[in-house]
Amino acid sequence: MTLRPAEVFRVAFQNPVLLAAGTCGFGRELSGVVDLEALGGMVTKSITMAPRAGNPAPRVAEFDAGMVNSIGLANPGMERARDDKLPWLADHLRRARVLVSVAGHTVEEYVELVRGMEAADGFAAFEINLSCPNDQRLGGRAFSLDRDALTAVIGRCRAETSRPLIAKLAPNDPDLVDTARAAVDAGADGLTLINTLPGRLLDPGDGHPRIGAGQGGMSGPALRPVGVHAVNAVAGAVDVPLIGVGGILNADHALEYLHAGASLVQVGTASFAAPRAAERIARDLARRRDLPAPWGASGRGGPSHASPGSNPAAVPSTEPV
Ligand code: RRO
Repeated sequence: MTLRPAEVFRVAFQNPVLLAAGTCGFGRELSGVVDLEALGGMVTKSITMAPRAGNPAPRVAEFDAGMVNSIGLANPGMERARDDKLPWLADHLRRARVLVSVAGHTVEEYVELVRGMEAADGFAAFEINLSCPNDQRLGGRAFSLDRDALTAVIGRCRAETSRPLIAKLAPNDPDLVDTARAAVDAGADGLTLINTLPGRLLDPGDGHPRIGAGQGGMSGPALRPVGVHAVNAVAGAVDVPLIGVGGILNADHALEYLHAGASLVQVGTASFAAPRAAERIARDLARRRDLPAPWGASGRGGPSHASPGSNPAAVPSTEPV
């Protein structure tokens, strides 16, 4: 079975399943294990201006309904990501779309990141990570929880790129629908809902945190109802495509997000236990009938044969997933 490609924020995707930021490095790390070309796409690890070693170990801990991470934005920095990592993606991916995730500590850093990456090949869109729970922004809380900072980042980045800007928002936002509207008004072409939820795991014996940094971001099955709820709430309030992420283990879970109003989904934590989970979900979705728009035959927007963002190859409608 095949899916016909669909255009989402002006980019043609062969199927709705992407690997989430932070779960697939810069793609090369998974080559030989995961067939990235079978996916709708992938999102890179969030890039910061300077290289970052990340937070103290242990950086991840499991619990019965998921896991908590505090990686602390470990990444090679903008220049190495652009010069050493992106060329591999440009050379190796034709059908899967790449979103580059960027994370600044100041408005100006986001602008520099987008400006610095813009001329590079090998990616179709930016995911603006405004919601990392593990890295104290200079002077305050996560960008997506600060309306002025959020709109400044998106508005300033908008002026630096012709690529789509996808804003990744936080789940612990009492005004998520208003935040989503503000992001779109500032120029976001789409929204990723949601990042991990702040959480803490303690050793029941000595009470010590099980994460080196003390607290982290919770992901996995427990996050799915939160994510589906966020997508459902925001879908009625904005007129841009949504990417649903949080707790997707199988095609049924992906369908929950699609029915709630997401156009694409991202698979994250599931890949740690089963690296090919996203491939399996894409394959299983292609066998389902009556997928919601834009993947269903009669869906809103319908299938598109538009050429993708900066990835040169058009998506052939006969491509197996
Ligand atoms: O690197 C991390 O610790 C991290 C990031 Br940037 C993020 O956006 N979400 C998360 O759970 N961890």
